[in-house]
Amino acid sequence: APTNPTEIALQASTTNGMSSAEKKKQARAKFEGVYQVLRKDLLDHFAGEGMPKDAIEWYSRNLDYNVPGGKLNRGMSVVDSVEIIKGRALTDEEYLKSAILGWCIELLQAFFLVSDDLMDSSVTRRGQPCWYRVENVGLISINDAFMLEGAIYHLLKKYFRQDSYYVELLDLFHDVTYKTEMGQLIDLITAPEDHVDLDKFSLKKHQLIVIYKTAFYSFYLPVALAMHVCGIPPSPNSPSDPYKLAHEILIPLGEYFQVQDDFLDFGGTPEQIGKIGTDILDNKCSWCINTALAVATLEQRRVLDENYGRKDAAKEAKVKEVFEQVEIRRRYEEYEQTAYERINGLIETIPADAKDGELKREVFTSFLSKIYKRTK
Ligand code: DMA
Ligand code: MG
Ligand code: MG
Ligand code: MG
Repeated sequence: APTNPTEIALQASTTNGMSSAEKKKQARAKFEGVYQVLRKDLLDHFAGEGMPKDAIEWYSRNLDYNVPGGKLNRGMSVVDSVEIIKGRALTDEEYLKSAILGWCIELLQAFFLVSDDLMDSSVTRRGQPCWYRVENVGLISINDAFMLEGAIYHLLKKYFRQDSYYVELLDLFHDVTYKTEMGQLIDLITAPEDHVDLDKFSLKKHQLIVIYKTAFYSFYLPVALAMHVCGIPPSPNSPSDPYKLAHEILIPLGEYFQVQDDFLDFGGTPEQIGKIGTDILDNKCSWCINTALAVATLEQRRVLDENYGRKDAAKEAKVKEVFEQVEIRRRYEEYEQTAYERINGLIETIPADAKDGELKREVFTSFLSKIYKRTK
């Protein structure tokens, strides 16, 4: 039996006769095995820097609390995309590299979420208290977030330094991180805590916010990473650059995903989504408020003006009442159907006869099917 963690993580597994739910569970368990390898890499390196025992414990708690507990959609889609592009099962080496990049996205996500929850004054995340609300953490979570980001570059260097596409990986992570931060900035300054002005909101503004804060890192990044692992060369000056084609589909897909997130903030239950919605209290320029503003009567508009963005549960409830009156739930179902059909149309711009090693439609359809009608 293997004793080294990398071998244990990659132990051969048979999938014959398994239901698709069992296969999914096994794929997740295999992916989680790679987290154990990377966690050990990071902690060994940290200890090797001479960090004391209490710091090692702190860092390990930061990693375990914030990195592995999510849906892992972003991370696992790197592996899935590489398999689809190659058109075959991956070798252990190919699997490991794809999964490491997947975990680098999950680290990036953890970095963003720890900071996002602090800035949004959120209460829970993934069914547990937000990290900054854990006893003795508080503002140390800012540095903890930075360390989650730093971990990405340590791992990229350790595992990809020798690869021809190392610079592309660095560029991608840096560019996408910067764009996400731009998105977070406009998300935050469009939602001032002490001044509500619903006239400043629009669906156009919302679109810009969500593309920058969510679509690049959640959708373009995993597929672009998979394309680099598969050796698909960028051709930035060509109109048929595969990275550009991917971008044209994945940005609308990410926009749709964040509209779902905005809807679930109001329409989902904390049990489903693992977090308590804060968008109304936080004065966010969300899809729900923009949709309500477009159809509200004068009286409903007055209720929204007086109650939106106030840190007060009774006022939040009044806003939710208006959202129900204007049938946000039905409007969301209609939006979802339209978005789904539009994205399917975009996917059809990818050649149906793409060969192994090329960008295929299935990369996008598989991603879309993972989020269509999601409730968490
Ligand atoms: C998500 O925005 C964007 C980033 C970069 C984390 P959000 O505040 O709506 O996310 P959540 O609803 O998960 O707090
Ligand atoms: Mg948030
Ligand atoms: Mg936010
Ligand atoms: Mg949200």
